[in-house]
Amino acid sequence: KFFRELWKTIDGEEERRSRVKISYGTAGFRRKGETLRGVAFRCGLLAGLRSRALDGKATGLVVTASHNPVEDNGIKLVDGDGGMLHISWEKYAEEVVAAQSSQELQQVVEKIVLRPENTCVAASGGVVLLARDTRPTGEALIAAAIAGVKAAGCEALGSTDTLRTTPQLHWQVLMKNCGKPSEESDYFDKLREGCSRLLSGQGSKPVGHLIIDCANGVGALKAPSVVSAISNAGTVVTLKNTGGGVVNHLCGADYVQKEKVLPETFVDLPGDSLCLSLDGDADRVVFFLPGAGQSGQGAPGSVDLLDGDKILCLIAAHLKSCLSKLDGAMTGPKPSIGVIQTAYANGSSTRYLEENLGLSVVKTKTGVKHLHHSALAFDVSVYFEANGHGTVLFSESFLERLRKVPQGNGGAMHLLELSDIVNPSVGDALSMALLVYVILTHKKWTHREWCDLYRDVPSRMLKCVVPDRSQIKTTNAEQQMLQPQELQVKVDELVSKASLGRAFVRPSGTEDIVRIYAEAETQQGADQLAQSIMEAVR
Ligand code: 16G
Ligand code: ZN
Repeated sequence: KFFRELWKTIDGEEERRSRVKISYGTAGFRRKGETLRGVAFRCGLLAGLRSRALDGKATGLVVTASHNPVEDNGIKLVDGDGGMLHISWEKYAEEVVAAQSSQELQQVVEKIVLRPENTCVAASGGVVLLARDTRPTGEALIAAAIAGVKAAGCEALGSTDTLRTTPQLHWQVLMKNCGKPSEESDYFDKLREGCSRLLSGQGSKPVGHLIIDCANGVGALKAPSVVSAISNAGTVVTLKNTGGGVVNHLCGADYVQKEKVLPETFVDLPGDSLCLSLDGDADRVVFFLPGAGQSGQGAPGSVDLLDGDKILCLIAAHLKSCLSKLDGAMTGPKPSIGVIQTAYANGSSTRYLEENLGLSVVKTKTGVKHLHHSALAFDVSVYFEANGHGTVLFSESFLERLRKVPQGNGGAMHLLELSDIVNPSVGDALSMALLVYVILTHKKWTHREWCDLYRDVPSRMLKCVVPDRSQIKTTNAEQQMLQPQELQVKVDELVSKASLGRAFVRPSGTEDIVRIYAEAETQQGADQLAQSIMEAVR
């Protein structure tokens, strides 16, 4: 009966029909915010069921469309381990969302509850943490999601006013389920105090000015509580795009990474500035230096980009040197270090990791859930997508071994301290901003030295609309197509003709398009290669 009553109010005819076609995608449901209330209600319901299936462990739900435009919104579901919803539950999410009547919805729910692996769903209890970003449609969607959580007989922690970055909510779910302090203030304290400990007694500071583009998103509200650790170390921190403009419009990590230009309002910057951009929900970060741009042509507003690849290389270099200090001090097998990238990682970054650092790189499919999953296989690992989403993971057994290393070994102590400022559940822009600053400080590197670690191979990304992108099936971390075979043959032929050529075609997991990525020795070569592949795809 409860379902039926909600059903009448939650969405209209057109919206209801369109729910059949919406897929969970790479990172949750996403589309125009005004059409998502029915989806939000059902996601709340599913998050509750998931919590009950996990014997009452908390799960989470974030209302955000991340780096996408302000009119979009989306629902990301957080699993009991603080990570993204388990892949096996994505199809349940789609079935619940697609249900066309309250009766059908009940049938779908019953089907989930009765599956043998979900036997404890019927148990009472269950709790869901909810939060949203700053988008105008967020309040109504949270209200619908809370109704869904309650319909599942679970407790909803959070209200229409609960604003969090996506990684904050992931972290809160994880901490709550570990029985550790999990309030927002605990998150701030942990990051800020951890960073201050790592910076104390270091003397020099890597940059005079750190300028943060908050993308007019939720990060603007949260950044001040953690970056004080950096300003206390002597760097002047300035927050820009703090909400006066439109979220992600001419600003934010996605804009800067794709357009390679300064975000709006970045004018008259002090000469020694290191800049960074968050995205709308602060799970991505890219750094940049105002300047000539890699082309050296110095177009006004161009930047030298320090993207996810360069952040990854900096962190991997630091972790490797920390681990080498442990040699002999730690009993048992040599700790394994994992470095995880996707096909979009610039070829120069992969060469730097493999050839300069001697690390082996694992490539996975696009999407954080895939990178995170691969990273879990190592004692210590770092993963990043070029677009700025990534984090560092320390396995519990490795942390335990570090704690047993004799006190005098600075390497072990330092690694333990680093583990305090990383978000172990998901990529976290604020945590990574602190980590980069700490590493530059410890390495005594300037931002220029970091930028000059390697030079990106020129690349080009294009999108192409096709009648049915599901016709394209990929393998080998999306670097090759299994189908259509003849298209892969053509791509191989085009790549072989381009000097330092590398290219791949994959269907987007977030938009109804196909993406084409190409690298070559020159920008013109990369552009040409991408263009010829696009013609072949069409
Ligand atoms: C989502 C993913 C991001 C990925 C992007 C790819 C998460 C939290 N976000 O934004 O990691 O890079 O999708 O989009 O997983 P695409 O499939 O359209 O290229
Ligand atoms: Zn995001």
